[in-house]
Amino acid sequence: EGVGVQEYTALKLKVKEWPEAAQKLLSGKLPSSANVYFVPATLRPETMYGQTCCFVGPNITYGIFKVTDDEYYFCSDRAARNMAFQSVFPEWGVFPKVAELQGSDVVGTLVNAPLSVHKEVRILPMETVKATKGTGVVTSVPSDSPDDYATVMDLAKKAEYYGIKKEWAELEIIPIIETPKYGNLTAATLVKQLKIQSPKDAKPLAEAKDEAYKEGFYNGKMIYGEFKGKPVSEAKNLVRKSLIDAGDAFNYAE
Ligand code: A2H
Repeated sequence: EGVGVQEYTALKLKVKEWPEAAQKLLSGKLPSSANVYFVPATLRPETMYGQTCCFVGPNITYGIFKVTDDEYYFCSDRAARNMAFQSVFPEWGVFPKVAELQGSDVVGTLVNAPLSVHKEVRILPMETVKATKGTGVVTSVPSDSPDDYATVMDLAKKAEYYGIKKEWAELEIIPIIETPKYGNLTAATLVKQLKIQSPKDAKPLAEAKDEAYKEGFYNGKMIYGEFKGKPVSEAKNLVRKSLIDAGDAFNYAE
């Protein structure tokens, strides 16, 4: 990876209901009062209004880590270790693992998505999630992320193959940011313009991702939420702060 530090916002998506596979694997491992949170790492906190689902890598191994008596985080071991040296856990360098699961075990989990127009979203599989980046959990904002857009389209098209309900991948995509070049659904526009057919079209997706990020950051304007009317470059830190102040997110760096 490149030089320097990547500053992410780690969002807390509280579990409302586990699928059967996860329930069995977790039985007896968590106190009944425990709140478990999926913790996606994002570079675009200002887009969190548009979350429609949250991705895990189906073949990635994850842990559930105890933060306090009633708060537990779902993320990769690697991320938990990093967090343990960023004062996320009460004891420096310690990240107690209470359970281990595969991404595929948690597909279908119902979680609360802070700030999103969709209060409850599903955990869905994304084959291109990297185990070695962020927390291994990626919240999906198909209005502004070409990767997320290509993935939700593919999931809806092949729901049966992925073992999910089609409607889990078809939550409405709400415009959050407007840019002069790509309108108010930047990701969809770029995916169409670059004729991207699948989440595996790595090269054009990388190009779309760069372009969406630059145009959004430098020329984008918020058209939804508390900071409607403000430039994205300003709203980014305001939304981040508001999520952290509400206890719905924390800083995570690597
Ligand atoms: B971003 P960088 Cl709206 N594997 O959040 C694959 N992708 C990952 C990941 C992993 N392990 N961990 C994080 N990411 C994604 C929002 C977003 C993101 C939007 C637009 C672009 C965008 C909603 N998804 O990222 O390689 C996360 O998706 C494009 C830069 O560390 C995270 O921010 O630069 C971003 O990639 C981190 O990418």
